[in-house]
Amino acid sequence: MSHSRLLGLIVALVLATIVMPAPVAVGEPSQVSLHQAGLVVQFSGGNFLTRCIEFQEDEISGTEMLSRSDLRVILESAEGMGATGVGAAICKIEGDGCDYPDEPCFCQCRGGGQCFYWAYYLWNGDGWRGSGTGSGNRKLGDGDIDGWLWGSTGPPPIVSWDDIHDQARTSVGYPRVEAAGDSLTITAPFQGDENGNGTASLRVRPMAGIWEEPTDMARETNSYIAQVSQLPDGRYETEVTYNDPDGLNGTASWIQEAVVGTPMIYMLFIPIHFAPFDLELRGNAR
Ligand SMILES: [Ca+2]
Repeated sequence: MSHSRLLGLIVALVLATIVMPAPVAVGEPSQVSLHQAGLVVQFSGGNFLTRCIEFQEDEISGTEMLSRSDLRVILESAEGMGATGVGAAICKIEGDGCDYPDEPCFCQCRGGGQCFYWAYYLWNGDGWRGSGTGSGNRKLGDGDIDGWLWGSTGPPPIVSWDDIHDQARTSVGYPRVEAAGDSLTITAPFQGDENGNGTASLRVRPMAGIWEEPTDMARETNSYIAQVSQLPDGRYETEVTYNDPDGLNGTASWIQEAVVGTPMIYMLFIPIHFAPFDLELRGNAR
């Protein structure tokens, strides 16, 4: 064998060694198995949504499950409450609740009268029951479902586990409206719909006015998005409507309020209030 052929053979053997796949241990799982638990959240006004939360641990707490969802949650830690064994208190989920720490976590439960807070429910297989323990002490395993409800008219709606973790269905989200200049940007999160046949539409109207014709929202990975521009200053309502032939988990239509520019009430108020001050400043400058 010539030197060059020998060298070629060695190179080929080295390459074969490099690209040879590593031996796989028999019985070793190809990936870490995930557990799934369900979440049902009902907001003021009765709209609700569900989430399917995946986790690698055998169990997670109710607080952890809420924190791992795509919902915006404000909670007060056990340290802040001076309590032990209770875990965290849920102050706010999306638009409902209290802006702790700027206000108390249970800001709508003071001074008697009606008390509004995020009530915590557990699904026992047949129905909801109020939780006797804090969400920090709750242990959720595969297939368990938790419920959160704002206000006093419980329990949360009943949604089957089969529906919650059915990846063909769309689990609606809590739409968010952001105003900038003369535009409103509406983002409508969703979960599921892996077969991609879901849609969402948007319509807008001036407060208490007439709805514009609905328009389709653009689909992104985990949300639908739309922007409405050239809106005169004022207050508006937006309505997102989810649709999926396989079914929806949660409420189809979500109406929210938004302000473009300076709302009328401030436009009337500010000039009256500040005009004398403004004139006095100019007078001093002369
Ligand atoms: Ca679908």
